[in-house]
Amino acid sequence: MVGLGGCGKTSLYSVAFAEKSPEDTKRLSPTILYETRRHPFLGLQVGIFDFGGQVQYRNEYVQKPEIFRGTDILIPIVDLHDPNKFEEAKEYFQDLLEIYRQNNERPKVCLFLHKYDTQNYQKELLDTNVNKAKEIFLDLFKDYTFEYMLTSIYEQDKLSKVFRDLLISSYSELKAHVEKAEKQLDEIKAKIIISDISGNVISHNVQGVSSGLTLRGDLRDYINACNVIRENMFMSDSALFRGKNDDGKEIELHIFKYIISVIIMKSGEIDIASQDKINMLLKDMKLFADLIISAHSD
Ligand SMILES: Nc1nc2c(ncn2[C@@H]2O[C@H](COP(=O)(O)OP(=O)(O)O)[C@@H](O)[C@H]2O)c(=O)[nH]1
Ligand SMILES: [Mg+2]
Repeated sequence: MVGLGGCGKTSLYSVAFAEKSPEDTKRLSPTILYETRRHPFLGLQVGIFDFGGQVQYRNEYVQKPEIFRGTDILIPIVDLHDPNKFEEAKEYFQDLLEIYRQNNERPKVCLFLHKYDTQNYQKELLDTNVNKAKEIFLDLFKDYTFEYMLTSIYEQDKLSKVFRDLLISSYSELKAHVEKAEKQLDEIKAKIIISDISGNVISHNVQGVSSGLTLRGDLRDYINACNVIRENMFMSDSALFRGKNDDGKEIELHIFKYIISVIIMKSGEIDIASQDKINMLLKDMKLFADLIISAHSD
C-alpha cells in the first residue's frame, strides 16, 4: 500500500485486518518511513507494507529500490477528499513505477480511489473528484495488470471483500469457489461462517460476526482450540467438532485440511433442502481446501 501522507494507508490496514473501527482511525499518527506487518491468510504469511508518503521519507526510500523487490500486488492509494494533491500523488506513483522498471518487476496493480464517502465531505465535490482522479490516474498503469476500486473505511464489509479478493487473486481457481459458496450461503436456513484457521472470514451469512476480515474473538478461540485438538488427538488433517444444548441449539465446526473452517449454527431442526445444500457446501469447501494446499505446494 503506497500513497501520500494522510491518504489512509494505516487506516485501511487497521479496519480490514486489525479489528479497528473506522472511528478508531481518527487518532492514528502519520506513518514514519514504512511499517511492515505480517498477516496469516489461507495458510500463507502475507506481508503488508505501509509506506509512509510524507515527502521527507519518500525521498529516502525512493533511493532504495530494493525495499520494493518482490511485490506481488501494489496498491496505490489516492485520497479523494484532497484533489489538490492528485498531481503530487501522480509524480510519486511515477517514481515508484520507475523503481519497478529498474527492478525489472511488474506487480499487479490495484488502485484505490479512497475515502469514497461523505464523512465531512460534500457529495457534489466527491463526484467531481472521482472524475478528475480517473482522468489523472487511470492511464498511468496501462502497462500493468490493472484494476481500480472506489474504497472507504466506512464500508467495512465491502472493504474486507476487496482485500479478500485481492489476496486470493493469486490462486486463479479460488475466486469462482468463493463466489459459488457465497451464493449457496444465501439459500441455506442455518447460520454459516467460512473462514481460514486463523480466523479470516471468507464468507458468511450472519450479521455481526466479524470486524473487517477478522472473525469474532469467541469463535476464533473455538476454532483455535479445536484445531489444536485435531492436531494433537486426531492427528489427521481434517476433523469435525459438535456442541449442542437441550433447547436444540447446535454448533458444528468442520476443519478441512488444517486450513479451512466451516462453522454451522442451527437453532433447531432444519429442512431437508437446506441440509442437502449444507452437505454440498461442505464437499465444496473440502475441495477448496485441497486447491489451496496444492497451490501452496506449487
Ligand atoms: N472519510 C474518510 N476518512 C478516512 C478514510 N480512510 C482514512 N481516513 C482518515 O484519514 C486520516 C489519515 O489516515 P491514515 O491512515 O493515518 O493515513 P496514512 O498516512 O496514509 O497512513 C485519518 O484521520 C483517517 O481517519 C476513509 O475511507 N474515509
Ligand atoms: Mg499511516
